[in-house]
Amino acid sequence: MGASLKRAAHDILIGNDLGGYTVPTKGLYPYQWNWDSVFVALGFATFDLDRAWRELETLFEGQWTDGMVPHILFRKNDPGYFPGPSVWQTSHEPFPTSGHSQPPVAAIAVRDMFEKAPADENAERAKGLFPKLMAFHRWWATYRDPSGEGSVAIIHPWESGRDNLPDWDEPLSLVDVSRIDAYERKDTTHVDASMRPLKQDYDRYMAILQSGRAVGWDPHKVVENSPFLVADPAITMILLRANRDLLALAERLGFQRERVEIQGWIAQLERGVASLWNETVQAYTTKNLRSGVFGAGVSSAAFLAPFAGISDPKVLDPMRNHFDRIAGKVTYMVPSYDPDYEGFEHMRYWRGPVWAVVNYMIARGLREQGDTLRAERVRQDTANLVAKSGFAEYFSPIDGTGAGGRSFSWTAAVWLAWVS
Ligand code: 2M8
Repeated sequence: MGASLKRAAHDILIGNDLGGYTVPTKGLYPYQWNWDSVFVALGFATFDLDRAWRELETLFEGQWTDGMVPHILFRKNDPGYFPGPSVWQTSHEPFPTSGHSQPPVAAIAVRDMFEKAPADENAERAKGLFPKLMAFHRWWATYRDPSGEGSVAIIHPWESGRDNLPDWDEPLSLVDVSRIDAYERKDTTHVDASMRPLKQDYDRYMAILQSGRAVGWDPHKVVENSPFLVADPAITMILLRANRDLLALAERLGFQRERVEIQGWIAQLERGVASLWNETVQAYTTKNLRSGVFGAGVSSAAFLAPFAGISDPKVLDPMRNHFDRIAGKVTYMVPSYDPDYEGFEHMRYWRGPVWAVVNYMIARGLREQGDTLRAERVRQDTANLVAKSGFAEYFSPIDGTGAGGRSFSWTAAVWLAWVS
């Protein structure tokens, strides 16, 4: 069983490889996505380190001159996906991209891959990426902390990677959709509409996209003009973790001058994450920077605190209580949203389902903090989900049904890098 799953996971990565870059799955997502590619690199790194570096190098071919790494790289047009390059209208060369980013996991993978074999070839590849990672992290620090609190703000739910999280409902409800262009969705031609965001969500996604397009994707104006500006605990914690890894890389690779700047970003994010502590919920939640309203429930982001290197018992004790309460409610950890909350839907995308990549980060943080029991529960549940339902895009935490796209790259990659 283990050997055949391993072969299947290899075959998925190789089958979704379009020549130096990998699509998340054929049909539904026919382009290169930012954080998908990073997890894919970790999967490739288990059997072909050269190909793993290539995945990250091609991802950074999409980097803008201001440092931003977009969430989608449109290397060749595919009418099967909406919204494509003609809707985004960005000006990146030699191929178009989307206009905002996605969770900055890249530095974490670069460090992992370098540490696997820090010999000449790997050191060279890591050194080649290091200045690009610096520019990317500088972009986050410069443009995505408009509150000055140190948390990371996103201008679109797509930037979070957790597209229809219940916490986006309140900020999205304030978005005016009266002037959106006519459009036709493609996602629901590939997978069942009951597993995808609602039309109301897509209307709002389009209104926000148009607000960025209207200011030519200028990084300052995008933030000023977006009707959606929300601090995201997941991105804040992932960036905090990524900066710690970037600092370690700077030390190992001899980038001495950069260390002080990275240490500044770490201090800024440590302050920022504290500003997202929600006393009522007793967890880190989102915070709408336009209305000041905090997210209403516990999302899987709350369990990323150990991954971010947070060790304060005032935070970790309530986090463990939430973990154990939720673990008693679902068969498979970790649901993307609290099953005790009314916004929870076990099959609808980021409103409840389990995602292997999030589980990987949560379990890694727990293990690093010595919480092997909870880390192992998350790993074992992920293994059981794949054994039951294959390499699906996401899974019901209640009955383990696989949902969304199939032969999914990041599920296969994380299985190779961690679960197997
Ligand atoms: C999903 O998002 C895209 C938009 O970026 C979509 O639904 O069209 C999310 O799950 C996102 O986190 C992921 O990177 C992407 C590709 O797997 O799909």
